[in-house]
Amino acid sequence: MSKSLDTSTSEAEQTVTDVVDGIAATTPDVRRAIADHRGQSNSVNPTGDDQLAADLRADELFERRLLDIDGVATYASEERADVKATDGRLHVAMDPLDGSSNLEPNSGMGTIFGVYSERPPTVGTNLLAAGFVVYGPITSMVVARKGRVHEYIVEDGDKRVVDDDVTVPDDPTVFGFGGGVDSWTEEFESYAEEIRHELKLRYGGAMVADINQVLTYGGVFSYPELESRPEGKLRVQFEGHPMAYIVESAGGRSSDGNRSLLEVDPDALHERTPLYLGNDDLVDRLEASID
Ligand code: AHM
Ligand code: MG
Repeated sequence: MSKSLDTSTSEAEQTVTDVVDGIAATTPDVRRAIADHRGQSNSVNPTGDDQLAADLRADELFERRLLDIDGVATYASEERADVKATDGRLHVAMDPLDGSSNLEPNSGMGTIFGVYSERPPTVGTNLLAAGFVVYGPITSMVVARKGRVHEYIVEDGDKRVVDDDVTVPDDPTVFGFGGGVDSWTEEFESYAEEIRHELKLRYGGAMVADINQVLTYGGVFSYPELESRPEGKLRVQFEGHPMAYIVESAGGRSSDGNRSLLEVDPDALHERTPLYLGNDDLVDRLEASID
C-alpha cells in the first residue's frame, strides 16, 4: 500500500535512481523485442491505437523490472487499462515503446517515463523526474531531475554521461508538427505557415526522436489540437507530462495551448492533450496565435 511520503528523503531519491537505472538496464531487452516482435498483436490500447507485439513485450519488460524495485508502488502505461500496484512509495507512468508505427520502416522509436509522488492520474507538478530513451543507431537516454537534464549513452544496459547540462539552444533551427495540414485548425495553420519560413522541418513520427532534435538544435514540436479531435492525439500522463518536465528543465516551455502541460491535471489515466514544446518564444507565439 502507498505510504505517506516526504519526497525529499534520500529513500525517494534512491528509488528515482533505481528507476532510471532499471530502465537503462531494460533497454537491451527492448531492443531485442523491437527486432523479434515486429508483427501486430491484434489488440488495441486503451486509447484505441493498434498494438504491435513489440508494444506489449516492452510494457511487460518494464512492468516486471520496475515493480521489482522496493520503492515503486505503482506502474501505469499507455498499453494497459489499469494501474498495477504493489508496496512502495513512488509511481511510474510510461509509454514503453513510443513511435512504434516506425517499426515497419525501421525508423526511430523510444521509451518515455515519469516518476510521480502521487498515483496517476495526477497533475504534472507531482513529477520528481522524467526521461526518455531513443533506440536509434545508438541507444541514448535523457533524464531530467532536480532542475537539470543529463544525456547518456546506454551500452549493455549501463549508462555513461555525455552531457551533464542539456539546455535548449538559444538559436532554434527545427520544427516538427503532427496531425497533417488538412486536419489542423485555421489558427494553427497560420502559425505553422510562419514557422515554416523560419525553421527547417524535422518530423520523424516518434515524439522521442523529434523532441531530441529540439533539445539538440532548438525549435518547436507539436501534436496540436485537430479539427476532428480537439484533444489531439498524445496522452497527458505518459507523453505530455514527462516531455514537458524534460523540456522545461532544459530551459524551454511546454503548453497545452493555454498553460504549462505540467499544470494539466487529468481526470482519467489515458486522457489526451494537444501539446506544444520547445524554445520559450516559439511556444509563447503559438499560444498567442491560437488564443
Ligand atoms: P505511440 O505512442 O502509439 O507510438 O503514438 C505516439 C506517436 C508519437 O511518438 C508521434 O509524435 C505521433 O504518435 C505520430 O503520430 P502520426 O503517425 O499521426 O504522425
Ligand atoms: Mg507514444
